[in-house]
Amino acid sequence: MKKLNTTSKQDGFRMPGEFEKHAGTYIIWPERPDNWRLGGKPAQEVFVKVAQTIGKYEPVTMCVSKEQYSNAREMLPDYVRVVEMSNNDSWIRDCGATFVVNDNKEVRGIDWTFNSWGGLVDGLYFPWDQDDKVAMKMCELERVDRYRLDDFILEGGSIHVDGEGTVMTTEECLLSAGRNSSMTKEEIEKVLCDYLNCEKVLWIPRGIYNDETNGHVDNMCSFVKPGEVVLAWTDDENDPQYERSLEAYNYLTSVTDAKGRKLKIHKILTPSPILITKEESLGVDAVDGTLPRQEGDRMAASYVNYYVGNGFVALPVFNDPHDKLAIEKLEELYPDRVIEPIYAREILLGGGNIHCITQQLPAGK
Ligand code: KQY
Repeated sequence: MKKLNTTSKQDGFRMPGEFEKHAGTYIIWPERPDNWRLGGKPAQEVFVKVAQTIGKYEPVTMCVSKEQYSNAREMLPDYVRVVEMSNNDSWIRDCGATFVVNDNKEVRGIDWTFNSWGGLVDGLYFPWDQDDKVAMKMCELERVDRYRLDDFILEGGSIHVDGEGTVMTTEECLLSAGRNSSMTKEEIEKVLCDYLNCEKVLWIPRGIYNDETNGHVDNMCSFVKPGEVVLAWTDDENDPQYERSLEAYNYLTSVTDAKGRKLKIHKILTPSPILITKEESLGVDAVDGTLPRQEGDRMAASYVNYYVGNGFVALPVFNDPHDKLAIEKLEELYPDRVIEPIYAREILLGGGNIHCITQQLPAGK
């Protein structure tokens, strides 16, 4: 498949909103023992649950290393397509292709450079060479051409679009030292707009407290539809999350989107602080150069890390009293979709949640 030298905007392709129709979902199977406790076994059970749930609504492709292929094939239902794909870890939202579509429903991929959330400055593991090839391989599997950006580092979880010209991100992440530090904010905006085919970038200052991605927007704020967002929120002024959510709220109330609309903001309370237990900490291999998982560390838990697909919303829940409120809020916001709560502590322990482990393929021809 071709590597293109033009931009999506020049060619009339745009990134659709996640809430638009999908042709399917991609996931990568978890296994690395310095990120997933007990060699990834508990996480694998949850990834199976996520694939089973999404697979009821749209085709799911699970990408698996050669070492884990037979195990994954055995654990997953027949209706999940399992393909062998080398990887460094299982965050396909971040290392995978961002797909764009045109008015003829043709699909192309954007293959950003991936550097493990900050490269040698503050990245989360080394090497990341196999992850950086995932986007190209997805494009090959889908037989779509791709835009490869050798000089621009971006993870899919650091952007959300409304499909109508607005992209939302965080300053904490996109202006971080380990990504595109030689570029100005305006230069970064231009790349986002050229490749996602947007006219306006919304810059939320920071993401969720203790998020090891440098504050990905997908854990903090998401488009429900054009003109409407959900925002992770806490009423506890003593929680370090409070200041972050408040500054995001103040920012979002002060801006308009690409179409000139004021945003309607729906607050979703975060779960009470969720801490790593001793048992969980001991289950992770301590390897130099990867983030330690210490007993008592607070994880970056948020309900905003949900995934929207054809007729459903896959929502991470944590056995927390706030779960019920989040479910009710999403039922209200997505009346035509089934809310599918999935107990997702094991994904959280790996550093992300359901949105981070999924990547949507938009509906094409
Ligand atoms: O997008 C994400 N939240 C992924 C986090 C990766 C964590 C790797 N340990």
